[in-house]
Amino acid sequence: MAAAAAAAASARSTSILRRSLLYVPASSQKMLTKSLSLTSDNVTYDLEDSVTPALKESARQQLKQHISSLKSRPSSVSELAVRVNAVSTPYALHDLTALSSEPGVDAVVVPKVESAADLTFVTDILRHAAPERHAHDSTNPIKIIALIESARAVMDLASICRASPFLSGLIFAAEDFALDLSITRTPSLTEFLYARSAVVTAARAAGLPSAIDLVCTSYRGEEGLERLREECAGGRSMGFNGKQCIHPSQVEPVQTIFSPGRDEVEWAVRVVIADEKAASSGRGAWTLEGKMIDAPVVGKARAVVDKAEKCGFDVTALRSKW
Ligand code: 1VU
Repeated sequence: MAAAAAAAASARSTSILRRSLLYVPASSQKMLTKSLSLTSDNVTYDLEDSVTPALKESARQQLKQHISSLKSRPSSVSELAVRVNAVSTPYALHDLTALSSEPGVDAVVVPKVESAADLTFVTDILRHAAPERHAHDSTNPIKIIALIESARAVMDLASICRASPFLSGLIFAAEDFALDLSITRTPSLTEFLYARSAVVTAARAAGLPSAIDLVCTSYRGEEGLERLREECAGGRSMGFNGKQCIHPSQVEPVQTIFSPGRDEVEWAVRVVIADEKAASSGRGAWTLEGKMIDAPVVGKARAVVDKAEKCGFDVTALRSKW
């Protein structure tokens, strides 16, 4: 039983930083090569919507060759993923069997997940195509990240989250969701409020490390950057911990906004230090700069410190300031 929990625990590990998830069309050799020089927490090679049906086979072969030629993951990338085609298509089985046998693949992004059965299918293929990585005692399974893009999926979130021990995150995809509901995307994104909140809440309730927000389709110029920043701030305030990107220029602003800011980290370090002193004098609630601090606030401060360390902040140096 403890061994069975190992693979699940490693898939649901909280240590994965996925502030940006950059899609790279697998049909473009130029972009595949370019991806190796980019700094994005997650790089997702796409076999789905950015690849036309006529190029599905050749893109899969090209991607397999690209990944197998890598000696190691680029140091600026924490996770290499492949977005396969939807389980309902004739391509999914071939995508999954061809790519999951590549040791360089850390995760598969599964689009248009409609129900728990879709993830059961993917889980069974992963176990079949890469048995060692999905044995009960494996600590390095290929993780699954599920794209939620329909009304049915939103209604079935709880069972989708329980469907696979390898599930490691959810992504909300606005364009297909808008199509499904016959709604039009607006800059305010209010039409997606319910679905986005449902995705974040379901991911947290299931203990998944990531909930990743919609794509900002504007990527050129100051206007595109402004829209991107607004969307990131909105997504972060809803609880998302990352955002899908379609262009290299989006990655740096996305990673910055989904990292704790310096003021926030300084506040968190002060709270953690003050809490250590308060605890030694037996106080559970106390005041810092005119505000009450108690267990949930300390918990939040510890989470900020933890994330800041993962994002490269020198927390030890900050601690020594106080
Ligand atoms: O400087 P270079 O000429 O060497 O490179 C160009 C370009 O090749 C490269 N680049 C990329 N490299 C890797 N991954 C990318 N996603 C990517 N995008 C561009 O960067 C240099 C500058 O590019 P550019 O400004 O000239 O842009 P392009 O006109 O070449 O390309 C723009 C698009 C939007 C077509 C391109 O960025 C792209 O194909 N993005 C990914 C689209 C995609 O994957 N869509 C599906 C996922 S989104 C979704 O499904 C919603 C859930």
